[in-house]
Amino acid sequence: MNLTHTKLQPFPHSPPLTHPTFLFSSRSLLPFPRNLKPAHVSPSFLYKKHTLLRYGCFGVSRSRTRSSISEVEEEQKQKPVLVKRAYPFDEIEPKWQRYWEQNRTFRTPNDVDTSKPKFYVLDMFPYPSGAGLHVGHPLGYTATDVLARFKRMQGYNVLHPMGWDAFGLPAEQYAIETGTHPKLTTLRNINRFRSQLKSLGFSYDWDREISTIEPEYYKWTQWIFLQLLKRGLAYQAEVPVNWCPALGTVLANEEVVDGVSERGGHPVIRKPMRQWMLKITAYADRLLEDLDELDWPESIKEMQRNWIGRSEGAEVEFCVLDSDGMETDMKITVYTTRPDTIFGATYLVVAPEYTLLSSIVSTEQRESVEGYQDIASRKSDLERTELLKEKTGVFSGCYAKNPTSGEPIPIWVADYVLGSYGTGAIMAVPAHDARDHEFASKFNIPIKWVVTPNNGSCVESGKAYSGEGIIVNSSNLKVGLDINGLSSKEAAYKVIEWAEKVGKGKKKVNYKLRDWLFARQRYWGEPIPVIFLEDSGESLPVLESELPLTLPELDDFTPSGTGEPPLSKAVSWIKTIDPSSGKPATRETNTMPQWAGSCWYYLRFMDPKNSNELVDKAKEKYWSPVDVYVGGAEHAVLHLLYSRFWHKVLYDIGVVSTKEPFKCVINQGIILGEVQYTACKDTYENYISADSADVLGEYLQEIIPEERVVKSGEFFVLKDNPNIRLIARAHKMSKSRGNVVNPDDVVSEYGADSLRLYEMFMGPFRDSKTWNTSGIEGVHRFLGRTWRLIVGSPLHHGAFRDGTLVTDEEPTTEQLRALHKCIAKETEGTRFNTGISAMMEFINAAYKWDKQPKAIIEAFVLLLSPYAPHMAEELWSRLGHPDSIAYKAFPKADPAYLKESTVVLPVQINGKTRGTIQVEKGCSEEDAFTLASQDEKLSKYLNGKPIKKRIFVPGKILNVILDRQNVKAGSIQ
Ligand code: ANZ
Repeated sequence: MNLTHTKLQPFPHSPPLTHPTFLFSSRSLLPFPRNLKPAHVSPSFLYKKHTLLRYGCFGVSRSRTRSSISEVEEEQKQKPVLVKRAYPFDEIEPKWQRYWEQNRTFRTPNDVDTSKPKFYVLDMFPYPSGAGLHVGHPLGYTATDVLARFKRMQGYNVLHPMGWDAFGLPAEQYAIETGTHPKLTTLRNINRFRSQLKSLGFSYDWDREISTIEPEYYKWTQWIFLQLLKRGLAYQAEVPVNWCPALGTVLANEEVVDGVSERGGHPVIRKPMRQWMLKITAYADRLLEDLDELDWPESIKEMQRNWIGRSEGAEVEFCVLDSDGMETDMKITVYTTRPDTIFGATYLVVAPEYTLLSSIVSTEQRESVEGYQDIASRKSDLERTELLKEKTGVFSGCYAKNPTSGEPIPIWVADYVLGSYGTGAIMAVPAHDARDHEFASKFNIPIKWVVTPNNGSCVESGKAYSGEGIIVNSSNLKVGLDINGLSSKEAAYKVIEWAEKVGKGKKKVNYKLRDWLFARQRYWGEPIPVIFLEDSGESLPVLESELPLTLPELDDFTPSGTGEPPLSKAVSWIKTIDPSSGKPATRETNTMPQWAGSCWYYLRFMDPKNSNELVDKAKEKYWSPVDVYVGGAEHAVLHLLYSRFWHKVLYDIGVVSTKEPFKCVINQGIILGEVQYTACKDTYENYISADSADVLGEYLQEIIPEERVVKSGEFFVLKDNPNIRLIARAHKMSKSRGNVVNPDDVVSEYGADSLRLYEMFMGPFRDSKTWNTSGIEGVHRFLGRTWRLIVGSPLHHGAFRDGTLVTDEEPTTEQLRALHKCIAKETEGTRFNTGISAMMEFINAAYKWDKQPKAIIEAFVLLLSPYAPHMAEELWSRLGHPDSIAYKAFPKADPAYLKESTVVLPVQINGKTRGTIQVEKGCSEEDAFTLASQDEKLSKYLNGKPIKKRIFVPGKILNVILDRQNVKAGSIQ
């Protein structure tokens, strides 16, 4: 997915996607004062490179009971450091990556045994940007990899592929700046991404790698376009685009910032141009209905529902009046969701781009209307509909008749009404709609109240009442309509019924969803397979047999300056012949948008080399739908909606067998940069506590390195002055902040297994998390401890021995309990962090054992393998297994070992509870009594005392009755 240029378009109803920033101190919740001087900021400490692994077991004799890091450190101080690593990850990781590659370990055969269950786990494939991977990418990729490995070990056929969403704007912009062909840059970036992914040990089936820029792939993207065309779902229309006259090019929404071009800051206007559109609106209802069945985050489903924006209402006709107030043939049809308020419609508004406007407008008002249209053409829909913006508009000079009240009402032109929604015209009811109220108040238009709240209270004048209620002032017997006294719902129903009867309107369902603008005036995209006959201009599809229609080579990618796409420069490519008529024709020069290739790639992975079909039917039937789809929340709407749309079309034409493409979607959280600590200083450069900095109004700040910080209660303070509270904040990783962590650095310093483990251990998978270098050191130490438990400490010359230290002993019950407790936590789902904690607990327990039985350790290595596959493969092979661990059965937890073995038994002396003892579940009365007598607290009541009776309920209570007659007075308190 193209994270760099997939900004969400204006989103009508739901809140924008925001990325939480972690705030740690109460002070940090407050904004910095505006006059803050950002002086004295010390160098960036955000990502410090640590010297390699202070806690490795360097040249130290192996002690099985050693459990604390400090002991190791102590030993280290005394002995010379020989090996600077916790375990030889730098040898193990490349070795196993080579093994997997040579043996094609993760290849999913073309003809899998379909009697076995399947698991298709997919990452949103990346846009291979020049920056390479950042640590946010591996978060999702590791999670899917853990799931893939886990499912393989559970006997599933797993499909876990990777590919590239490789068409896109950045490569084209780079080509314009440097003259480098986008293909070259893209391929270079792909190579980098691939080798980075391989260095992380992901178990992708690289034999299935696909790239959207390859003709064998986009042949099918073009084929889908032809199917859409055949079914009338692709059509041409004049649509306003962002036209930048200075750059002579059409710009994508994300290239326009505040009405000017992102590059150069030139004015951008909205200009109608011929475009290809896809009729996604024809699928609006199905896209809405089928959401209910999906196992997706509720938030995404809600965003999709809002984006589709279904609303029910009515279309009603208003007759335009001539200058004498007589009815004309011209009608303005409005869309309203509140037909109950129709008697309160005191004016109409048409959008500036309303098609009939020029025939309505009076001669006197023409000039001001045209001026207004021009200004509106420069504004985006979002700007126009922003509630807080002051309303603007001009009178058209013309009136219409309210069909219910019969009164003439003025027709205004205002940009808060959009040409692209409903009918592009509204009946304005200022008493009951806030925007209309603001507008009417500004332009002195009458406000007529027609709804009162149900509770009979008076509506507050000066403000619209937009709720439902009881209808008033709404009767006109001349037209046969009286809705007074009805509820809003009943009234709406009656108005629609009336309008249908008198032929002035009808019930109508509307959607916010617009048809999909499916053309870009760009080079680096899929050519649209259409030709235009030179004589008639008629458009014809390219024959399916001629696909792929390949992108011609170009040296000059700059826009033509006339709005013609760069492909118009490929003169010999453009000229063609219509094969059926033999007539000369020209090719379409627009290309497809970047969304096209990513709409259906999950299908191609099922059968990536098929040259006859998009996907083989049987393969599709077996692998569909994607079981788990993981990616960023920024794709919650457009990508997922567009893919669902194409999928449904493919379902209708029998290419796919499921109604929906992705059964379960999971959004991984965002990884924020390392926490940054800031101290406040007064103008004399004395440190001041963050909580008192506000009072000063003006203060300086200084970034404090982590070494100088300690935690004090909920806050962070200066180590050498705990009175100085600091501001602690984590920011989104960005180049400009210098807090981006490069996974390559982490891999070379700690190894891929540590990075994988850390990313899964940072916190719940779906939450946002802060990067913390000492956290990665923690998991690295855990891996080092695991290694040394099984293989032993390095020998005196620093190298590790071959083989392992495991023994053939039968495991003890305690060992089996520890193992099965750990297995039980490695259950399905995405609670990776708790799974890792369980492994850590297991290793801590195992360090206390004298012997490490092979059966126990082997099972543990299997548990470890989805997370730290390199180490697991190495240990597995050292445990004597010649082939990969990847397909070995995942251990199952035995419930017999999961039961708690001890109970806490209350002990009463003469009926009074005096303490408790911990006993084995089946403990006898005699053993319980012995334990009680040895207990520090209870012994003083029991020792040396004559006993009259003991009452013992196994597992529940021990009651000891003393022989009072023989007890010396005062010996029992
Ligand atoms: C009269 C009315 C009275 C309205 C009232 C609302 C409240 P949704 O739910 O978003 O579909 N509308 C219709 N077309 C419009 C356009 N092209 N641009 C801007 N606004 C438009 O909202 C539908 C309502 O939004 C419609 O119902 C219309 O105003 C307005 F007390 O009609 B209503």
